[in-house]
Amino acid sequence: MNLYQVLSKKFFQAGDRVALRMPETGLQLTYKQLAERAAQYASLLTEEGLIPGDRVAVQVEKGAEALAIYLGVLQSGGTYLPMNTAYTKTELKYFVENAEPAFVVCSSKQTEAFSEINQQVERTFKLFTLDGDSVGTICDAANAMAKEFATVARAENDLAAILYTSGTTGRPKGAMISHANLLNNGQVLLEYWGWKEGDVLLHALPIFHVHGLFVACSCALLNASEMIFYSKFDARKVLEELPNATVMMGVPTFYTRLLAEDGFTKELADNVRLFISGSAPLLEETFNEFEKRTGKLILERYGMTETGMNTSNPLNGQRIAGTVGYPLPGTEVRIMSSDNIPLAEDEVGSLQVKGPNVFQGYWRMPEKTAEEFTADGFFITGDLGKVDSKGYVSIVGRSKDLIISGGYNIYPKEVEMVLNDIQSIEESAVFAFVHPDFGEGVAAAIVKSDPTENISDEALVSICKDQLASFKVPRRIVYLDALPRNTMGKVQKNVLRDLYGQSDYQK
Ligand code: MLC
Ligand code: AMP
Repeated sequence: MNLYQVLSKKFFQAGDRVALRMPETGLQLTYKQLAERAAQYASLLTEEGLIPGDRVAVQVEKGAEALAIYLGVLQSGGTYLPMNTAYTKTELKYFVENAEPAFVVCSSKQTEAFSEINQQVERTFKLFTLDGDSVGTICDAANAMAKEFATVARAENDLAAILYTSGTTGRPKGAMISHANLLNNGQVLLEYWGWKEGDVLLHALPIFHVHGLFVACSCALLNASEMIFYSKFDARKVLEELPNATVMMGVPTFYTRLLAEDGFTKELADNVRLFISGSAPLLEETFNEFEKRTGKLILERYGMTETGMNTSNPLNGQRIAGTVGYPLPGTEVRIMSSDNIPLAEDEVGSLQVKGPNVFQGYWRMPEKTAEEFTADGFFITGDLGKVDSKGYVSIVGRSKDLIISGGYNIYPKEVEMVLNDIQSIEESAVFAFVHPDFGEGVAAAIVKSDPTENISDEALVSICKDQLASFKVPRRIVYLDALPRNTMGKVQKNVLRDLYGQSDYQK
């Protein structure tokens, strides 16, 4: 049971149908070509010594080769470990030490960083560069390989991928995702969202997270649909191709940015049968404004790295703004009290899920895994939710200390650890502020070690940028004499958010 077995059958049937079209480069690939390229990468990795289950860590720019490498890893029986291109050397080193990949594929600008990491880790890896002018890239090496490869058999619980997600302790955890998890969730979404022949997906999401890779690509690939593949989201460029698409997926920022374009008209959106939003809450005003502009109702769904997609508004029934719809077929959703007792309709509590979409646990962290499952096998998402009388689920908050900025997750603890290491900082607290473009932005409250010392925001930002992906770096900084605390001594982030996190806050 290898997910790629199912995919390759679809690719074979699709043959010369377009798989990927990249308007930015003019490049186009048919399904036959995509399957051949995947086979070349599978052959190469196998020839280089890949043993099924080996992790292949990949930090590359989005493109046809990146997608083919993902598919090649699946086909060869490897475990795919995608990494955000924004991650710094410090972050990458942690992932490599933790996951112990046998192979790393990176873009040429990261070759030096990974070479250095390779000298520091106990278990070294084979390093390949994806791009670059010099010979010796993984693309060159793959060119010499056979275009056919017999897909390696895997058991359903074997790992297709490990995706790192941070946590309240500040240390990222590798979510282990099986072939069966991906196949089940992909097939459920295909059915639920009514994918049909002729559908064309506008794909402008990154492919190193669940949304771009396991929701968007999985649906399109399982349906052998054309993808209009952008390297990143640019509202103006997207508008040029929107009339050629029938489905678009995005985080809420994509939709607010489209609405900010005067040129975004009803006519441009007419051909799109389905606009889907997820990864962060879609504001009701965005939903309403979108309907006013295009006549279309954005379909909001809810998921996470550990579970894939859990709930979705319906394709044909009523899509209700501010809700994330019904549990998907096969997935159970329940709302529990703090004593783990089921709550009644409309009562807010801990949202828990169970089903074939739920991951296999955290990589080499059995005790963390155990902490996040209930005795009867439900995964505790850390989201606070409720279910109404019609069965619609709403996400009303988070019990986990998490900031979601433009669809990217930031755990405050990870940023606080970097800030607290700075000598001139006594302590810090990181919290969300209302960001007009990203929904939430990262704010930091700082208590200086020496109150008379002058610290510049620029200096703090620069230190953070050395160690943290740039989207995690605080964009609003306030200096306080002391952090607000409750009687138990716990920092009151709600107080910080109320005082310094509002959209009208002036420094
Ligand atoms: C970019 N920047 C961000 C940011 N994206 N800062 C905060 N939050 C973000 N989301 C910063 C960069 O670090 C950089 O800072 C500056 O903005 C310009 O970078 P850019 O790459 O040019 O930005 P832009 O192209 O405008 O990107 C914004 C975006 C992108 C919204 C298009 O972030 C995006 O594609 N987000 C989607 C994320 C996603 O796929 N999430 C799904 C996770 S899966 P500086 O200082 O260096 O200039 C998941 C499960 C589920 O959540 O349910 O789907
Ligand atoms: P990640 O860990 O990156 O996969 O992010 C998952 C988290 O994103 C979830 O636990 C939710 O908090 C949030 N999320 C995803 N989709 C939605 C949505 N439609 N509405 C609100 N929050 C969402």
